[in-house]
Amino acid sequence: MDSVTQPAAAAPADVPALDIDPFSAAFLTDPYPDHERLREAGPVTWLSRYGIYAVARHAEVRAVFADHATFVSSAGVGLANFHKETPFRPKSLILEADPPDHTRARTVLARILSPRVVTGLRETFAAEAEAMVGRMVARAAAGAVVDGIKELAEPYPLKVFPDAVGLEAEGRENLLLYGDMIFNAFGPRNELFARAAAKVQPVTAWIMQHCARDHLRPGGFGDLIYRAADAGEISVAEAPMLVRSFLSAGVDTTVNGLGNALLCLANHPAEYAKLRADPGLARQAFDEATRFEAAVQTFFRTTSRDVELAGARIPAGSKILMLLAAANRDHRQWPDPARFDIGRRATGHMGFGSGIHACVGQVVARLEGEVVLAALARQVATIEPAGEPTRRLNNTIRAIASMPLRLTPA
Ligand code: OVP
Repeated sequence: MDSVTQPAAAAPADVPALDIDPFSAAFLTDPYPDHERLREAGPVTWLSRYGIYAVARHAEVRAVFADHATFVSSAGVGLANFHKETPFRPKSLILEADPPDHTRARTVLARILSPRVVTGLRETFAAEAEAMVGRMVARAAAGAVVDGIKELAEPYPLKVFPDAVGLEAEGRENLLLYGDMIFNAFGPRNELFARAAAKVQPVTAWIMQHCARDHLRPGGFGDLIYRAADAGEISVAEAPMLVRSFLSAGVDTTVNGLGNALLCLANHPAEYAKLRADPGLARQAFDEATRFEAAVQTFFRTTSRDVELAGARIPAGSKILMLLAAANRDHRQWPDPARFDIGRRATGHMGFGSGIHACVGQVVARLEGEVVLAALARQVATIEPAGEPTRRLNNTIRAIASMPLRLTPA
C-alpha cells in the first residue's frame, strides 16, 4: 500500500491536528500561508492526511536535527519509512545513514569538499560566472528579454559542478531529470512523483554508468572518492554510491538556490541596489536568499524511540516532517522574517540543515552563489521581472522552470 492511500494512524491527543497537504499543488505553489498555520498551531503538529508529525518552528527543527540518535535518517529522509517500504533506489550512504556508517562516508566527502580544496576552484568558478553573466547581459543589451533560469541558474551549476566532479560534458541534462526524480521521491507517491519517475530507467542507467571510475577525470571529486577506496577508507563497492551522492545533491539544489536568489533580487530592487553598490555583499545576499526561499524545503526524520518533543509524546517509528523553509521565517528567530534583507545576518537558517547531516557541499554551493551574484553586481545595473516566473512543482525543491527578466547593463 503506498503512502497516500495508507490509512493514517489515529491522531495523538496532545498534538494539534491539521488537514494541510504539504505536497499539494496549492501548497507547493505558495507554501507561506500554510507555513504560518503550521508554525502557529503549535511546536509539533499532526498532519492527518499522511499520519505524520510536523515541526515548522526554528527551535524544534534545530532540536530534531541536533538529536540524530533519536531522529534517525537510516529509515529514509522522505515520507517513506524504509523499515516498512522498499526504498525508491538503493539508500544513499551519507544522506540515508546514521553513525557510525554515516561518519565514514561523511569524513571522505567532507575532506573532498573542504574549504581548502574548494578555494582552489574559486578562480575557475568566478571566471565562468563572469563569462556566463556576460553572455546574458550581451543579449539584454541587444534588447532581448532574458531567461534567468535557462541562461544562468541552470547552465551555471551544470557547467562548473560536473566539471569539478570530473564528468564528461555529454548528457548532463540527465542530472536535472535525476534531481527532479529523487527530490520528488522524498514526498508521497503523488502525480508529481509519477510524472518524474516515468523516465527513471534510462536516467538512472546514465547516472550509475557515470559513477564508474573510467568515466571520471583523474583528480576530480569523483576520482578522489575512488582514491579514498584505494586507501581503504571506504570499500570499492561504496565508491560509485558516493559519486552518486555528488550527482544527486549537487545540481538541482544549486540550480534552484541560484534561481531563487535571482527571483529575490528581481523582486526587491532596493536590495539589488545595495548589492550593486557593494559586490562584497554577494555571499551574504546568497545566504539571505537561502533563508528566504530555501531550495530544499523539507526533510523527514524517523523516531528510533518514544520521545517527548516540546511537550508532545511521539512514539517510536514515527515520521516527522521538518519544514526547513517555515523555520527560516519563524518570527521567534528572526525580526521581520518575511522581509528579504541582504544586510541581515542570516546564519543559523535551516536552508543547509544543521547538525551532523548539515550540507557537506555548502562550501561549493556558497561559492557558486557568491561568484554569480558578484558577477551580476558588477555587470548589471538593474534587474526587473519581465513577466511571471513559471514554477516547476516538486515535492521537496522550490523550483523555477523559467524566469523572464529585463536587465540594464552596467
Ligand atoms: C540535499 C541529498 C539529496 C539527494 C540525494 C543525496 C543527498 C544523496 O546522498 O544521494 S542532500
